[in-house]
Amino acid sequence: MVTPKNAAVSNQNGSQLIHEPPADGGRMIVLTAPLTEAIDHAGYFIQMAMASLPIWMEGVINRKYPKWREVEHNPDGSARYMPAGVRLVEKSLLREYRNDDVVACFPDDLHKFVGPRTRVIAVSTHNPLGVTFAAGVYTSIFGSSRMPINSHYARDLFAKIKGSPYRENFKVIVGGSGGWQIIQTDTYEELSVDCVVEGRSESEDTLELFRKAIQGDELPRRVEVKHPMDRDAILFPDTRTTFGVVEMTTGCGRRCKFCVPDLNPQIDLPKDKIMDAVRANVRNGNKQISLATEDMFIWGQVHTDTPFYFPNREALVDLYSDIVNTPGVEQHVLSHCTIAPAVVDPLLIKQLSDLLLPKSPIHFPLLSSHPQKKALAPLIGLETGSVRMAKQIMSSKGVPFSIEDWPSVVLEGLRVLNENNWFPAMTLIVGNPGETDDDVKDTIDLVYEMERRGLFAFLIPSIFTPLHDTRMEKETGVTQTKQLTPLQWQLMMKCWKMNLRPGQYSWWGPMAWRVGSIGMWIYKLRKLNGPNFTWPLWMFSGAISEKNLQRMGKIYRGKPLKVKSRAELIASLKPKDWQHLRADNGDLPIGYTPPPMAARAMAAL
Ligand code: B12
Ligand code: SF4
Repeated sequence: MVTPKNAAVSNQNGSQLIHEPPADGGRMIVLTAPLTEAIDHAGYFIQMAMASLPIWMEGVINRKYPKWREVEHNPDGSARYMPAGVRLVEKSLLREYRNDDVVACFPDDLHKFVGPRTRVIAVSTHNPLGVTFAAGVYTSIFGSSRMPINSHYARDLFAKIKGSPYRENFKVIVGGSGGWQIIQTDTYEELSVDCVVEGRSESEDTLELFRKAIQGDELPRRVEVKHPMDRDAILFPDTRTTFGVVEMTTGCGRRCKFCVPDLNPQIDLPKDKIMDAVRANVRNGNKQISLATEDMFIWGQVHTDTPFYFPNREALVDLYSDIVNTPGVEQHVLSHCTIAPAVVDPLLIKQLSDLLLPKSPIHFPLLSSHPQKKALAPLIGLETGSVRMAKQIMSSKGVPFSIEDWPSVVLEGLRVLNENNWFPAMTLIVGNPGETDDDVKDTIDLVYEMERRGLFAFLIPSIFTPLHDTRMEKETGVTQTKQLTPLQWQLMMKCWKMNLRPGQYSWWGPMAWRVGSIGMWIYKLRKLNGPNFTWPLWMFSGAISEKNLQRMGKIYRGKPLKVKSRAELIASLKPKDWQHLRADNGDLPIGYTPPPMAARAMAAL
């Protein structure tokens, strides 16, 4: 056991600083998370940008958010806010340990709490190595697949832990949605991690692991712990969380084959507990709330007599109304949802917009019709425009509608959303196993159809499976992007071209993109991304028109799609589903009779 008088800890640059050990010997259990995952000023965008931009572009973030490193502390030096995952680990441990045994702190404050008494450092992380979808692909486009900003700061945290003079005394346990990245890359030694936990902290197995660590027992490298099956077994934070994240649901139910969160049980969490956590955040100085979910629309409709894909309008409106009307909540941000509910119940979208827009911190001046140009931007999975592919990987993504109608569901849903000032971020998966050029063309068709119809979503293409990215990362440099076909590159660059539409309305915007992107191509990207990238980049730059590029045979411009209207989609539903339709949305199938009001009122409870 090591108990040096003067403890050396490394600072952010890796150099050694000398500190006295904490007067109380340190806390027995110290919880932390990478700085870049804990900060909550500047909104969601800063964290998403830091997940995707390589470390050499950190200056861009520093210029835009000069104070991003300035975090708030409690009087004892612990963190004023931490990601929800850390808060739940804390809450889970406090069922067994005393308050002064456990602390949650920022990485730069570890030396204040890690001492001879410390037995466990528990790290919660979302994305420590940046090998997840979207993040990996963009860093490689910009020139390095290895080190997104977030990953740099995560590694910095692990280096601090590794360099602790008390390292022999404590075990390092990592958990959170990004823990698997350490398992897949086998970076236990490099990062000085003893054990990665997959699953929730509430589990009895997690507590048992901490007991073992405290006794100094050897820990297994990887532990899978059970997810609570009962909504009352899920804990809620009673302190402040990063971005005011409070869980709303677990699981999803649509069963997409590539989805990890869907493996969790479908649970919607009790409203009173959600509201307690909202109030706890406000009490601790948070002005923003965001309900974490895979699909907000299932809340209030889990394990009821109505299938979960017919949203419970009254319950949702009631929940969101109470949240945004909680004194002290100044901002509210949506997390994830699916698109079919917008086709099923457009009036729900309207009612939610009326409630949520005034508290949204997101402004899209060129897109929004709201008087203050506010907008809502949840994350929605589009994934593919190919029905063939969709059938294979996500056959229930569009229920109650048939997956055969997936492109129509996307376009109709987006129309409803845009009309209500929802401009979602939509993810696409490029390179699904078995994806052919025809599948990519189908997705390109859908993207062009959006453009033709004047619909807007931020389209975020990413390469299938982080595992795949990881294997490629071990090869030289940016091999992964070189493997994309011309059509896959075109899809990616078309998405980004469309995303930049709102920024192109100034006289200088298009010119800046042309010059900038061609300059980057000549300087760096030509070599990095290979020949398949060349024409898609010219298309992106706008220096040669898409018409001309098509004439030259360099790009595929997408053919018009035959799209079903909402009425046609509703008419395609199975008659047994009609009872769940809301008459006030119109477009009812011939022969529909509304259910009795009493039944509706019951369903709302
Ligand atoms: C809110 C959210 C965000 C927010 C805020 C994140 C934050 N720092 O607080 C924002 C928008 C910034 C964000 C960004 C990103 N996100 Co995000 N996000 C979420 C979301 C919706 C909720 C996360 C959450 O707080 N859940 C509630 C808490 C309680 O759950 P939890 O953290 O998992 O913690 C539980 C367990 O994991 C465990 N646990 C957690 N930590 C520890 C530690 C120990 C030691 C132990 C034992 C257990 C343990 O116990 C907890 C329960 O008791 C999830 C989806 C979801 N439903 O989880 C996606 C999700 C985590 N994000 C995801 C992704 C991909 C990203 C981005 C990479 C997207 C991008 N390209 O920009 C970035 C990365 C950001 C970064 N810093 O690098 C993926 C993760 C995929 C992965 N890692 O494999 C998810 C799962 C969404 C999805 N369905 O794909 N995200
Ligand atoms: S809709 Fe989204 S959250 Fe639900 S299973 Fe599919 S990918 Fe997962």
